Amino acid sequence: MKKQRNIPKKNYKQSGRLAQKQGGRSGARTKSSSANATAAKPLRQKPSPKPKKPMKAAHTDTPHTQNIQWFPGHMTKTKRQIERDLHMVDAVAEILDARIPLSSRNPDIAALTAGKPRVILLNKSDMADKQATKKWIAALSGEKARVIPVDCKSGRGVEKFVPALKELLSEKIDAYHKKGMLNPTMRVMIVGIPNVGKSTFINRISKKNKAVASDRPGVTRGNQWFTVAKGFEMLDTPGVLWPKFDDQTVGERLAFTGAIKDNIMDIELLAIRLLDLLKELKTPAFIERYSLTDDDLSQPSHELLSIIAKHRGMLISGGEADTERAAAAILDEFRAAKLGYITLEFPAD
Ligand SMILES: Nc1nc2c(ncn2[C@@H]2O[C@H](COP(=O)(O)OP(=O)(O)OP(=O)(O)O)[C@@H](O)[C@H]2O)c(=O)[nH]1
Ligand SMILES: [Mg+2]
Repeated sequence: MKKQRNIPKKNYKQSGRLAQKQGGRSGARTKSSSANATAAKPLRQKPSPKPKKPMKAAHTDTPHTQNIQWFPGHMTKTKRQIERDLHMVDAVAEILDARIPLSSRNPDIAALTAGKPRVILLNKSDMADKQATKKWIAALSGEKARVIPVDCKSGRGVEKFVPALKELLSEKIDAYHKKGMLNPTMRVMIVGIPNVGKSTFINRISKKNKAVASDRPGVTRGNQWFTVAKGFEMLDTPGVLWPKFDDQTVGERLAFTGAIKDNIMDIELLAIRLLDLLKELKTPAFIERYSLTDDDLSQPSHELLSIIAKHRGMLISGGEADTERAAAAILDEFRAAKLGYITLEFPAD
């Protein structure tokens, strides 16, 4: 797929000024940008979509949006495989990203697996806001669903999975016992978006590194069975997204957290949108890591990107800021929680 770019790179400054003119919230202008303000050409740019759900920080001062969609052919195939294999399983383990439990829930897969008892794993909880995770546990728990926060990287919380599953499937297991089958095998299908940690979870729970896990989305290809504990088998599946994100905020959040292949997006535009959020949240980790002053934080995000590049010594020939390198660094560091433990969405009260 081709890289999508709505605004040519050289227009970043221009569009930033335009955002202020059109009522963007960032008040401060740099000397150079206000001096050139009259040169700003109108951009044919759609206004940023408003988030539907309440969130801590709204996207604010730039119209630097891009249309993010990623639904390669192997995802259609996986969807069909999930549908085909569903009759074989007793339960579904749906893995969500604790930083974006809403946006990381694939509505197609949720609908497809709706009839099955489910355990929802809020993974990467080590990188999420703890209070927000508590709220999500309460919001997602239900009669046929158990919700467990986990950190598959360290293994924290993973031990709660099998007991939760046993409880969820107790009637079924009892029925087998009554029929004289003392050790029935329960089968569980693991589903989730790309890069959410499905394979890492299987490795953790089976205490073996059998499933290939990596920090790139789209690593697992094809369904694969694993025996993970006595009496439990699990089916690892490739990550699936859905054909169209109606709300671009969802696409952006998936991109921020690493569920979408970076090489199909404009990384600088994405980092600028992330900076819109980070500027509002003002986490100490973000401010300290990039040595940001109040004046820096009051700049439009495309300028803040240049400032961060310079603070980091990321320069290209002529001493100009290497904004592409800085954008990649910001995204990497956000994804590794080096800019704070940040949850991007909250359940409605
Ligand atoms: N910090 C943190 N990282 C995690 C956690 N779980 C998984 N990861 C990391 O997330 C990345 C993706 O993990 P995978 O297990 O390959 O994800 P997947 O869902 O199988 O991905 P696909 O097969 O591409 O759909 C890896 O770099 C893991 O180390 C977690 O709980 N915390
Ligand atoms: Mg995988």
